[in-house]
Amino acid sequence: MPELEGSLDGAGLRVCVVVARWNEFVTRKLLEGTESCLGERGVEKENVTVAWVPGAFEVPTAARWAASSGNFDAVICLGAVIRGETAHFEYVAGGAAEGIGAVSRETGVPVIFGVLTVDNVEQALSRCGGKDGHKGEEAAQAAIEMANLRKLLS
Ligand code: INI
Repeated sequence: MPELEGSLDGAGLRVCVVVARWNEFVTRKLLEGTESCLGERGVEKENVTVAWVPGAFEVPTAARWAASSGNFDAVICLGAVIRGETAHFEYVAGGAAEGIGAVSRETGVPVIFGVLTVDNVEQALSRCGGKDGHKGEEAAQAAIEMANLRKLLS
């Protein structure tokens, strides 16, 4: 039986990174990890577009603009929703997650969920270069793999 897997070679891929300004001290770290991983995997700097939005709730809207433009092979969504800081955590985090998934399914473009949904600042920082890895790097790898798998499957 044939088995397919997208490669992690980013050469020639065009990527849009949508990043939320809310909790910028976290999201900037996510962005740095994403950008360095894309570069290490061969995505050319001129093929990476970064779009800042106010908060995680706005991420799906900008992701949809990018995904439906035809200009990108993948869209990476970055944000940080921290429960301790908001009474409407569920609405912001849930809205971002559902919205990002919907954009991906409806456009067919890989739209990667790199939004941290955590209880506190410590958990957020441990996931962007601390003891729990780097969600920005993981998002970049997932974007490349899915963009390449899409070429094999469609
Ligand atoms: N946006 C975030 O990205 N993270 C948060 O933790 C957050 N909190 O705490 O509320 C947050 N709120 C803003 C929201 O994303 C929208 O920008 C705002 O509601 C305007 O639509």
